[in-house]
Amino acid sequence: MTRPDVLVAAPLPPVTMAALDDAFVVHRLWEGVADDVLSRVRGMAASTLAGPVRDDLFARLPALEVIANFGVGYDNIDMVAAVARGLVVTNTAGVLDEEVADLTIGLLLATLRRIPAAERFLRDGLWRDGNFPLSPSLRGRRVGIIGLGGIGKAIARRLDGFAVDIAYHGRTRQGDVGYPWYPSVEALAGACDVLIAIVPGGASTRHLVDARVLAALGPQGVLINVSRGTVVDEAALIAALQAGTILASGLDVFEREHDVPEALLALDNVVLLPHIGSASAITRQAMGRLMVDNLVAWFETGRPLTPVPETRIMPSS
Ligand code: NAP
Ligand code: 8YV
Repeated sequence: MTRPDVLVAAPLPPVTMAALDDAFVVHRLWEGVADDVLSRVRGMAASTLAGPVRDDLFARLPALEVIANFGVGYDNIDMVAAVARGLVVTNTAGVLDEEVADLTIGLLLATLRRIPAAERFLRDGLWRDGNFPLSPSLRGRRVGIIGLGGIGKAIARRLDGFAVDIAYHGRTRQGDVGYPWYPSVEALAGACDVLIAIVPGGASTRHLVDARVLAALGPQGVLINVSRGTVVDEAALIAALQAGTILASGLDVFEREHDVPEALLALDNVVLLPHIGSASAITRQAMGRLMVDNLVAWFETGRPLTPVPETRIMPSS
């Protein structure tokens, strides 16, 4: 059987690139690909590490059948255009939940206990002159999770071990979940003093956390965002942090990656990470394996392993 032509949008881990090369005729978009080659492409490996995948690219790929995303979030793909063209889209659901949840807890504790600032204090030789100032604490806090999905639940499982109260918001109350549900983000913020955002990006969640939510969170409030930068109104967040409307924030994602605003960098009540939620070697390998397996399953059986809900295709069992 001739190997299908697959377009790769951005460099992926070497082991993933090798697996793609084994199974397919691979074309690397960043090296430049001629239009007559693009016209043969049947599969694509997309990634939030590359630019958005929009209709103008689909128009140059008339034989495209399937887009396998390297990541669970797929707001990098124009799903309206993909569905209109009948494309199958897959993501890497399930293989990164624990890793992202680990990082979220690390970011929460780093923000509350001011771990990066404490380390800078020691390295700068300031400990000789006195102790690091006392920090805020996780003790006695109530944590609100915006988006109690695969990753949100993995975060909640960890927080159970920290003996804090947990509540959540999603569009629907989950019957099998014991934590209190709030019908709006603002109501959740009013009932909590830590908010963790872990919803998908895109139009439906744009600026879900805005100035009103931050005001409801209050002056002892802490916002952790590990979802997408678009979920938080970054200008409103900066204003709230500057004014002390909220206490502190830990961010793994930003409205314009990789362009972090100077105003955020200037603040000392923030911990800022370069979108590393899933970025361990082992988890990125697992994501790459699932992405390649989705492409292989599509071409061999017509049943991908983890199609996204909009694709309306039964996953392979
Ligand atoms: P998931 O299992 O699909 O869960 C998403 C949750 O968000 C669901 O509980 C859903 O509940 C809720 N939700 C969806 N749309 C909503 C809306 N408009 N308003 C309120 N709640 C909404 O997804 P996941 O695997 O946990 O991943 C979540 C997101 O995390 C990804 O899409 C990605 O953007 C981000 N992520 C970031 C990193 C990182 O490196 N920082 C890594 C992985 C993932 P309802 O359907 O009831 O609303
Ligand atoms: C990665 C992510 O940064 O899975 C996601 O949605 O945001 C992260 O795991 C990204 O997918 C790499 O392309």
